[in-house]
Amino acid sequence: MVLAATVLLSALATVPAGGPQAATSEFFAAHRERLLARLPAGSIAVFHAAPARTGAASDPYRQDSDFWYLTGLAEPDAVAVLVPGANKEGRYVLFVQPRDFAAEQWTGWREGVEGAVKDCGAGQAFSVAEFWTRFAPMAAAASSLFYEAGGDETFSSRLLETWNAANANAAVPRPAADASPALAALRLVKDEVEKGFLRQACAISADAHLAAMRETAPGRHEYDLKGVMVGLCLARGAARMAYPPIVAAGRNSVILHYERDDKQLVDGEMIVNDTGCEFNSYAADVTRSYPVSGRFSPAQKQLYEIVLAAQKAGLAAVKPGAAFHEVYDATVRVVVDGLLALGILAGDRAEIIKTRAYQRFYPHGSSHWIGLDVHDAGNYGNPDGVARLERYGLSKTKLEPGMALTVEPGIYIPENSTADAKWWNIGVRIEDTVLVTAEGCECLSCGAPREIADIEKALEKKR
Ligand SMILES: [Mn+2]
Repeated sequence: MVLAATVLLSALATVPAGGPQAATSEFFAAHRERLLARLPAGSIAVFHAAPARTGAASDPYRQDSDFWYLTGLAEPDAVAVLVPGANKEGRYVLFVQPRDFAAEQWTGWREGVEGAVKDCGAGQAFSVAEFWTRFAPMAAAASSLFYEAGGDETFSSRLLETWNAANANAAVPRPAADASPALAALRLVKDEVEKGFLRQACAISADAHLAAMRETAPGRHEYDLKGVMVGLCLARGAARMAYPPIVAAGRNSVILHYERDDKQLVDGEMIVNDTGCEFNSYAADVTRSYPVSGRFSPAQKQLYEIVLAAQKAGLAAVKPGAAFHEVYDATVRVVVDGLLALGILAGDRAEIIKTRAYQRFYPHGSSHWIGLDVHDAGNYGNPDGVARLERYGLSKTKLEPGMALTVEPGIYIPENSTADAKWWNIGVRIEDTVLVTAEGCECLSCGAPREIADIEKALEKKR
């Protein structure tokens, strides 16, 4: 696999040269300053790292995305404290695991107290063992608390207990609130460095899709495609995949989150391949769909052309000022018109759209925010009570330059559905990761073949 990836490296060169390679201390400092500027005077903000993985977890440690966004520290058992009113030393205080080779030998090198100041930009740093004694007076001096526990319930209860203990003597209410909405708002609009990381993640993922197409042939397996993609992504500097790859052939192609990978590829089947990697913690989300045989059958081509036209309509709808749901609406109109023309849907167009009868074949949304998380933090602007399925389709959030989202319509015709049998077991999803720009949208992953002629050309390479 390493050899294959090396050979591909020389053949593929879509990663923009000179893009950012690593996150710097300034990158995280800029995020902290943005948050500090939003925090009310007199407040204190506390962030806990994601807990260490225990047991037989196979994936390496990944920091909580909000904690990472603010600190760049990839270690568990750490607490970051931001105090907008404090002097330079007190504005950003880190509590970390101290250097201890006997422990580090088992779980990895630590920044330690010295590294927290020198490399991570903290004004002061202490051992995490000192957190509670040092936090109590800081809490007593603050008038409001914003916090995130990084998934550590024990920490959040003790934090609130400590905070509330100081209330007994307070003359005015001392509110405590979840800091994640503030972080979500910051993370929604990407800065230039983040855009560079997203571009890299998408360029690597696009090349991985091309590599998978070249690997496709009857007799191979879903895992062969997955393997070549994961190998290429890691060889190109991705730390991990952004989500478990979905490589689904034949009847599996209609399963949205198919998790296995052991089916053999059979002539005549469609493949839905939804795979993307993470570069410097920023995610790519990319899907391509193509025939095992190397040539689209007439039925596969007809469905593919609808989804491609729907995706193009969705991409065209991505522009500043447009509401998030307008992207989805644009894809829905094209899908409904296409399915009506093929006789897969029947009835009144307006009624089908109103009742969402098309969801039998296009059951998911067209878009979600993407960034540090593949389904990224970010407000969808929904009123309370909107069901999860409708969260994206009804989202009123207005697009702004710097926001990143996916555009991913799909059509899936399961066997025994109401459609004619010639459509059965064909799944098609086309997904790209895009940035909203001042003019409209920049497709970051469209380097992966998407037009039928380009896909068939890529598939031909193996034969
Ligand atoms: Mn997606």
